[in-house]
Amino acid sequence: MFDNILLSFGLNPSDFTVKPFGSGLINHTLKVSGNSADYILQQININVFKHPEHIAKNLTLLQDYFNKNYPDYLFAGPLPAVNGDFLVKSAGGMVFRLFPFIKGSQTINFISTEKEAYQAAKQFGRFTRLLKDFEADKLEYTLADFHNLKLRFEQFKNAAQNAETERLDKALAERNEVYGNYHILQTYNQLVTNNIIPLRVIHHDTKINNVLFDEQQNGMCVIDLDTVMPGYYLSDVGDMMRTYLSASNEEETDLSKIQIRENIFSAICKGYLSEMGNTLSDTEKKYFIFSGKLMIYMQAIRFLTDFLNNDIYYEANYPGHNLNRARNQFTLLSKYAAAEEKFEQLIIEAERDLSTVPDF
Ligand code: ADP
Ligand code: GN1
Ligand code: MG
Repeated sequence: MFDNILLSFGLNPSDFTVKPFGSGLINHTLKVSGNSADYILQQININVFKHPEHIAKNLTLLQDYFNKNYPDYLFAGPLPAVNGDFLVKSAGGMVFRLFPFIKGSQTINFISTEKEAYQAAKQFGRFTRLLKDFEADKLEYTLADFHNLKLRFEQFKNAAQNAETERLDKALAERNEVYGNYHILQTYNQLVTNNIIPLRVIHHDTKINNVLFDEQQNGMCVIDLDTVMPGYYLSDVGDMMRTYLSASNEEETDLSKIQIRENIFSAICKGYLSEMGNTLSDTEKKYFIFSGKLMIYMQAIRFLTDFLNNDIYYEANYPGHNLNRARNQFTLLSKYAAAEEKFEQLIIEAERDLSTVPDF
């Protein structure tokens, strides 16, 4: 089935086996295994990424920048096809790209140790730090308004207006949660309207399975670079809070299992600030804790909106899947908000430790 695609990349299909790989919700990822080398073949979801050529352009710009300024940085960019393009179209109109499978790497889906959280946060922080002098506005917006909370709220309102009565009823409690947490949108609006914090080169999807680790749990590099574009650092730190703090992830339906791990919070702070601590302005730092509320709230709204829209965006494996995910995120949000005071204290300690304790 993938023979022609492999040939386009100069690979002989009979030398390789191709199998589904990973657990992403958007693209379709395959591992291409051979005796001499392994690759990652990815079919880009063109319903989501309407201009895959924008992704390819961004990655070329970044690759060039790293080659020139930080040649030792492990940038997980795609490989060119035989014709020199980074994207290959199948006869059916599907769009593919190929990456080298980074040797000795592995991904995890849950954080179980402080070291993993620290290392992941460090990798995302390093990425943005190394690109701090790259002109962010040279990058295409691969997903316009991706983390624009104001727009996400409008999309939720539209979905609620057009939803089937049954879905609306089922989601009553969660719809109320959206309004109950409206203050998060107000703070966000204030930040954006007054240009209080700068745009930087941001990854925008800092889930733990977007970091490659070596066998000693050291971070090797960040992957899944489709959403790298100008944005606020709040997106990256906030999504780490969203996805690392609880031992169970957004799929968990036993809500009692959603618990904040304070030691992981400290590890995220230390890992990210060990790279970005001297780059972030004091104003940016003031919103460090807010970032978690912003991203958890946004994701809750996105899952809920998709439920109201009859599950057109996120893969739903059973009826009510996206509503359960939204419910999960609202629970996480309330636990996060309850821990805020403690977080304030932990940040101070983390910053103090950073100046005295050596790296992991
Ligand atoms: P998605 O957008 O679907 O999340 P990713 O780019 O994150 O796709 O890839 C899915 C999984 O494939 C990752 O979580 C990781 O396990 C693996 N992967 C992707 N790129 C590489 C790579 N270059 N080397 C090794 N593993 C990779
Ligand atoms: C999607 O592709 P994946 O699974 O890493 C989504 C993220 C969400 C995440 C929720 C392009 O990420 O924004 O936070 O699902 N990516 C896109 O699991 O919408
Ligand atoms: Mg991914």
